[in-house]
Order: sequence, then C-alpha cells, then structure tokens
Amino acid sequence: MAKLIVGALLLSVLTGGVAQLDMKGKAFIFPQESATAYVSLIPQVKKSLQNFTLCLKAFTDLTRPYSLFSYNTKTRDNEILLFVEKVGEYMFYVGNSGVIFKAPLNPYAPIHICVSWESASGIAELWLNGKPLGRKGLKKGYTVGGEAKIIIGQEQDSFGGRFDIKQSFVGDIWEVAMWDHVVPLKMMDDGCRSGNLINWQSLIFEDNGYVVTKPKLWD
Ligand SMILES: [Ca+2]
Repeated sequence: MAKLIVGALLLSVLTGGVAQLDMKGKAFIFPQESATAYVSLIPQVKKSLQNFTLCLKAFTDLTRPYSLFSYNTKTRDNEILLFVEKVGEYMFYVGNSGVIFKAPLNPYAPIHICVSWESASGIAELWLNGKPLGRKGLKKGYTVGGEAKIIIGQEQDSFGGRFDIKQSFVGDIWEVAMWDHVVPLKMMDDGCRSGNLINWQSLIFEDNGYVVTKPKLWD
C-alpha cells in the first residue's frame, strides 16, 4: 500500500501532475512575466466557507496591478481574491465584492500579508507585516463556495483560466496558508504555515508553465 502511494506520488512528480510536498523553507518563483505560469493549490478539505483566514508572503518589484491569490468557483469570479491595484493598495474580494486597504509605501520589501473574513459580521481584517491596516465590511451573511480553483501566479477571470498577462505575478511567493475559521491575526507572527485548508508543510499543488521551486530568500 505504502509502495503504491510512493509510486503514485513519484509518477505524479515526473509527469508534472498533482504533488504533495513539505514546502518548509522553500518558495515558488515566477521568474518571467507570462499568462501561462501558475500554481494551482488544492485544499486539504473541500468545503463552503462562512469564515476564513488567508496568509502568505511575497516579494515582487512590479508596479503594475497583480494578483496574489485567486479563488474562483464555477459560478463566481473573484469568489476570494487578493489583488494589488498599485504599490500600497491591497484589494480584497469576497463573492466578487471588493474593499481596499491602504498601506504605507515600502515598495521593494517582501510582504507578509494576512486577511480574515467573517460572514456573520462581514468584517474583513487585513494585516501587513505584523501591523493591522484596519477592518472593513463586505458580503455580510454570504457563503463562499467550496468547489474552487485556487491559483497563485495568475488572476482568473473564469474557472481556472482566462489569465491576463498584465495581472500576472512576477517574483517569489511562499508560506501560503488558509484556514476555515478566523484566526486572530496578531498571532500570525510565526504560525503562518499550517492552515487546515492549505498547509505549506503538506502542500497539495500542481505547477504549470515556468515556475521554479527554490529555498526561500527571506523569512
Ligand atoms: Ca477575476
């Protein structure tokens, strides 16, 4: 049985299919602007969400708009989307409605971004580099669909596709984690790797196009 699983995993790695790896200490690099390079993240559990927390770290020197995290369902574009409109302006979407969080300008530093959303109040809370950027409300009472395509590196305008090269991500992304509940973001200083939906230390993913995995450059 174990042999079979190892064999299947090896085969999937060799054929570029779905892999499950401990990514601790590693980062995905999107080395070139493209509309073809992306990583599809597969959640540990498929479920609709009335609360969630999402964390990731990234480095880029892009000054144009780009996507950090794109979660689409078959019926809704931008079901969850973390999108940088321009340097220091973070757009957060739930159910295709967006709010904006403005950060102090610090363009060429790595970012550690965490956001939580609670359906009962509609409150979205966003922290950047360990500091809160405030709270805003959107989609109160809404339920996020569970049958999703979750993509980093590109912004989806359909279910798993319709990428725009001018919204692609170029740079490094690491320590992506997602939970099906609100985690106090004050506690995210170090504990950002083991979400129960997306767990960086047991990441289930499929990379496509020119994506390279290397040891991370930044903490
Ligand atoms: Ca979109």
